[in-house]
Amino acid sequence: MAKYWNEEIETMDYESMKKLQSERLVRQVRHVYDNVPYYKNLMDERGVTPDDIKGIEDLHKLPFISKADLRDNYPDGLLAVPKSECVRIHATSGTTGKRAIAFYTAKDIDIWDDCVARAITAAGGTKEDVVHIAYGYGLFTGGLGLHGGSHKVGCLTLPVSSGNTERQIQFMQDLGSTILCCTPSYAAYIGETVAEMGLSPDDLTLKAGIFGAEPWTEEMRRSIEKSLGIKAYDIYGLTETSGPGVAFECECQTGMHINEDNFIAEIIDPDTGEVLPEGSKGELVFTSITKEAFPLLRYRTRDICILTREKCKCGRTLVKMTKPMGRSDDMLIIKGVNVFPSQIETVLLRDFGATPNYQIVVDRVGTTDTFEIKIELSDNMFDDTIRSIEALEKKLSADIVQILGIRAKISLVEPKSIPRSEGKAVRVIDKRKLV
Ligand code: DLL
Repeated sequence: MAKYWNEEIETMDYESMKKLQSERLVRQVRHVYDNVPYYKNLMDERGVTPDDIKGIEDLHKLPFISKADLRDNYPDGLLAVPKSECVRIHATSGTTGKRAIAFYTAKDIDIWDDCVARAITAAGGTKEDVVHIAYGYGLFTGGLGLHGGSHKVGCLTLPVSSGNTERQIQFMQDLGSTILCCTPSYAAYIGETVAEMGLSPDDLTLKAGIFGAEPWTEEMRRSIEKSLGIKAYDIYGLTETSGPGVAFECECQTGMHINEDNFIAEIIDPDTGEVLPEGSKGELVFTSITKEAFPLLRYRTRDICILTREKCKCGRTLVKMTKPMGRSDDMLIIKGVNVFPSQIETVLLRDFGATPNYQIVVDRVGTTDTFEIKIELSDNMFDDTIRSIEALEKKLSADIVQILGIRAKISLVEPKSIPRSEGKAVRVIDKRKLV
């Protein structure tokens, strides 16, 4: 059984990797400067030209790019090739407003598939495997991302998508699924459902799972492994840099190897932007050096983690990132959907005419996230009829679904019942203990 999908790259010595990254970076900076006016302006403003970038040692000279730049350039302002060269788009989850849209050429898809193929191979996948994909298909990158990698390895690919859990389990049994790909919370739910159906892991043929797209703990890993009788591997990525497969776990389960031939990783201080030395905890920044359609230079992911080059027992030399330990912005991932408190404020402002005192409470019951928004009524509203309060609750509930794509429990509470804080208002209470 092949241990690596691309042994040459995955076990390359660091000096050769730096050389490869440098060549690709120089080419990429030129591509971006020549084809994306927004980048050209940013670089001109900083007084940097493509000639100043001779290798990865010059990376720090380039400006950062953030989600705000993507939003300002919605939908295709950062596109670096003619649209006719693109074959697909994906978009970030969560907002129905200005989502960040990622474009792909056929070559971009091929490289993305290759990154995911490395992840599947690292999880023990070969062409003999039956890969059961229960990530959502659609604009979200999970379904089609794992799908492409599975095809590339030559596995029998089951594009089941998420939902209808009992039918999923039936399929797993009928078709002999060996590798399950979905979010960790859905994997845990499948595990519970297996038990509820009176089945045991021995009734399934699963051997591995490839889970990501949201934070999950070591305890959750052990519990999923037990409930499904598998080894569970983490996978990381974001829409802006292609999707899943930017980094993947090997059998050592001690962090995720970053596909450095395609993405240069840096860790910065989120407050100052200063690049931090290896081993420091900070915000992860990626530069995509092989993307044609939607290349991002120094993209701030907002994910907080640590990078390490310690030798990995699996033989891979690719730098490893720890599981994300939090975010440097206030984004929450609830039921797999990216949620910003500011989106909730937008709804409240619209429906109330002013922002009332409110609190977002997120918890996890069993394996399912719960999501409640408590909103304080003002004295005069509190005197309104029950019917008008119910109507308001209904309207808020519908508006939240419309803007976030997920349902929240709306609780309209008595005036002055949400505790006041002496400093910043505590708007979010996340009880899930994900890190
Ligand atoms: O979640 C891509 C993906 C799909 C990754 C399937 C893995 C598997 P977005 O919806 O753009 O893309 O969300 C990206 O999700 O910045 C992290 O905060 C979080 N995230 C992704 N993978 C992990 C992980 C996909 N393994 C955002 N652990 C990222 C913790 C993760 N957080």
